[in-house]
Amino acid sequence: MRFRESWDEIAPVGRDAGSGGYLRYALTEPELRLREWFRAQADLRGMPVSADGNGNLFAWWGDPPGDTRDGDTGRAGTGAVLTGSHFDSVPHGGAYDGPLGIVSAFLAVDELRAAGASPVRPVVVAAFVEEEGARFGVPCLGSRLLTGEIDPDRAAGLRDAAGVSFADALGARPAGADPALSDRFAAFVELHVEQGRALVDAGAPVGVASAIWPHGRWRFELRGEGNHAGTTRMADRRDPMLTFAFTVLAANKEARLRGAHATVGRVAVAPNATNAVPSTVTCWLDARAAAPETLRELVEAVHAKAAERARRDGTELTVTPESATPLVTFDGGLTGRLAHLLAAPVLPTGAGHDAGVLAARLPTAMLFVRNPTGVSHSPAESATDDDCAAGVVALARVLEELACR
Ligand code: HGY
Ligand code: MN
Ligand code: MN
Repeated sequence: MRFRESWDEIAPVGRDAGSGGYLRYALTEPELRLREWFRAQADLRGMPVSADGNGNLFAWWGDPPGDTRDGDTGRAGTGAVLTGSHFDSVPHGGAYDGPLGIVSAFLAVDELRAAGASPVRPVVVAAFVEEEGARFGVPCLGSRLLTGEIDPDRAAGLRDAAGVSFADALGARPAGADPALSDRFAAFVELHVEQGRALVDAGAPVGVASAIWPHGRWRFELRGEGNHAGTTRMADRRDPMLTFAFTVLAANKEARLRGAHATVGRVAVAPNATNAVPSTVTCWLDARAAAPETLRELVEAVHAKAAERARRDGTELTVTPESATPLVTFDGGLTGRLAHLLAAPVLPTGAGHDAGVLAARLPTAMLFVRNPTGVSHSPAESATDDDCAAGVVALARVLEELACR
């Protein structure tokens, strides 16, 4: 198996020399190079590539019965088995989050071909666009468009920090939902590096996902009065940084009280000057919990505490939900079948994935590959070659079970 060889082909793409992390934002130069790599890998294997008009790519192995190519969206085949993941990263993210699922999918096709297997229904490798939401702010943008979960006009108008719209980056208004999705594909199985330590604790190289915690993102905009740091008395200030600081502490406390997760990892300050009391502070709350009602209570509590503090500080608060993902319980039959096939442990995750979006429209499952430290969304994210190879073998067995019998 050529895992290390394949991996080394993409490892340098988009890696920041300073942090060692990756800057692979959707439809920017590094990710576009990875999409070219995707096309080259498909060409090497004689796998035609189709695009869905939303920025997602699909490489096809095996002609579907009664294959009828439908224009620019590629094959209209029935009952294909979809696998794959995403190329894009969070700022200074790890190497494995996303690309491991795509590299492993191509290598799994190689494994099946080497074993003489051939698909009775197509196997399709996908590269979904903007899974992290690191450029345009909405995670799983490509899979949400494909499934119809986000309106194409809203998606088209999303802008990055430089003001570039998703439609401009894509080069067209996104096509939106595929009405034939559940005919075109019979199942989706995404392989992903585990973003946690459950497989380390279980002593297993590969696991199967049971569920994804409900989670979402909320934008907190705090407005006060910009002023001089040296001449403005403390009693006269309306400082949004104070309200922000309290909001972060409240999020941390309310999450701990509920066994949930709350993160404020992104903040924008204006005018962001050392010697000026800020006029506005905008921050984003990432909140997640095992149960929907816990998540709702958590966000309500943080919002209430922030609003109370804003009143004390004389600042104004606006909270805007930017994305939400409900509790995803993966298809029980498929999950049980794969766990049995692979003799692998079954585990939930707090991380969102394209599989969590596709699960609303297709029988969907996830395979996790052991992450020795559990660290992710960091340059320190890692996985051993042996465990990645075990992931490829597991995915090949799953695709053989689902598409070659
Ligand atoms: O944020 C997440 O959970 C995923 O990595 N996009
Ligand atoms: Mn991620
Ligand atoms: Mn991911």
